[in-house]
Amino acid sequence: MKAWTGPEVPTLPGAAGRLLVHDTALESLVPVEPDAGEARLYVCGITPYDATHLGHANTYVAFDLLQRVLLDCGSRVTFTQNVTDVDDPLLERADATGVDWRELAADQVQLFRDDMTALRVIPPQHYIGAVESIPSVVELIESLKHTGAVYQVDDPEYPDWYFEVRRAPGFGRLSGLAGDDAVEVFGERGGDPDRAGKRDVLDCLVWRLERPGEPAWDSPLGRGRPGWHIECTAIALQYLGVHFDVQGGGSDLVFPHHEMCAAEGAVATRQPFAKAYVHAGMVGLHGEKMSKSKGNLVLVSRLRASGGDPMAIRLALLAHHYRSDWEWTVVDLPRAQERLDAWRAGVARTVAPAAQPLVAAVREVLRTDLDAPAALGLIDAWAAQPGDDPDAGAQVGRAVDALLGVLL
Ligand code: 5CA
Ligand code: ZN
Repeated sequence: MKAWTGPEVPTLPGAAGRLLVHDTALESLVPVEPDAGEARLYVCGITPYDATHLGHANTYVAFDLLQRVLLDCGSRVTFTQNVTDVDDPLLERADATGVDWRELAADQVQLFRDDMTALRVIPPQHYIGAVESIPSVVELIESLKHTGAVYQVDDPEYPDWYFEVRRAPGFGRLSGLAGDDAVEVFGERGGDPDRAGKRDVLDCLVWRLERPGEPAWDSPLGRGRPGWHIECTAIALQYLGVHFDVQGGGSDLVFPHHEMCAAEGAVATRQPFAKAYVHAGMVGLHGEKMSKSKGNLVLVSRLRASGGDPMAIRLALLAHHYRSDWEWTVVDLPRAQERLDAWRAGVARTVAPAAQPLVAAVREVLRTDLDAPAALGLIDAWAAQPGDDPDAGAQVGRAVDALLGVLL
């Protein structure tokens, strides 16, 4: 499907270097070392049943920062993102509101595109819906079936297709979850531990046979629709290939979603699915994770409509380290606006402190697990200091644009 309009990304002098990011599987920092200079990035996209909230925005800005730092290190980046445009929560919301599920998805995806454009998030080269990827999902399930890792549950009415998690040798290593803890989280996040007829309680649905009133597509597996995890596994493998550099998303996707993708991918290709798994923290509101299902949302579109400068919204998000969990409060936006004003005044000066030492220091903190709060502090200090370089303002403006995506 169509992505969104991308911002120009300036190239800065004196680049080259490497990015270290925190890998959830190894619980340590690892270098991103792209094959042949091309970093391959997959970031899980939205389930389009409600508009983009600040939690989503935080996750997509975090991975945009990652992409910008990779570009600045001299890599090319191939970026793929999905849209879960057919799944239970979307169909349930469509039913509850009497809107056609396709229309609901199309409207919400368009809102998301507008929000991403406003926030200056670089679009993916491949923006792929679950519906349009059904042929590759079916092909992947068929190939897993040949390995014996996919089976039909013992249910005479709906013998749906499941992936057997124990076939993946490293299952559980990404999240570190096992036993009852794993079962509990699986049940909370879209899994069906109580479904009868499975080989293992954690086995995940890959193809759901048609139920009355639900959308379904013909396939050799029977008429039905894809399960959630297999969608991302298939899209990532199709557009990025095996053993790509980073799979990303919010930390609520570590288990079961990314664990299942990693397991399915590894069984299908006999290679590790991604080289690193990177996760952004959760944004909360009033003591709880911001979520569409709970309805405790601050929508990016609403903040924009009420006059919020998208660059201030972006700065408000970048003020928190991408891995930390934090709460949105009424002071976040005015504080970010103040900072934005100070930076704008700083770069508009006729003379300012030299840009080069600042850019080097900002690069250094960003290349070490994307420490945006440290970068923001360095720029605050630069903007507050007097200097005598007439070119510095423009140079710093370009660096803030290229590295942080903030247009001053
Ligand atoms: N379509 C699936 C991924 S394949 C999905 O999780 N969609 S979503 O719309 O629920 O979430 C989209 C992205 O936003 C995910 O990466 C998720 O981890 C992230 N996200 C959701 N809520 C929050 C939150 N409160 N804070 C930070 N990130 C969040
Ligand atoms: Zn996903």
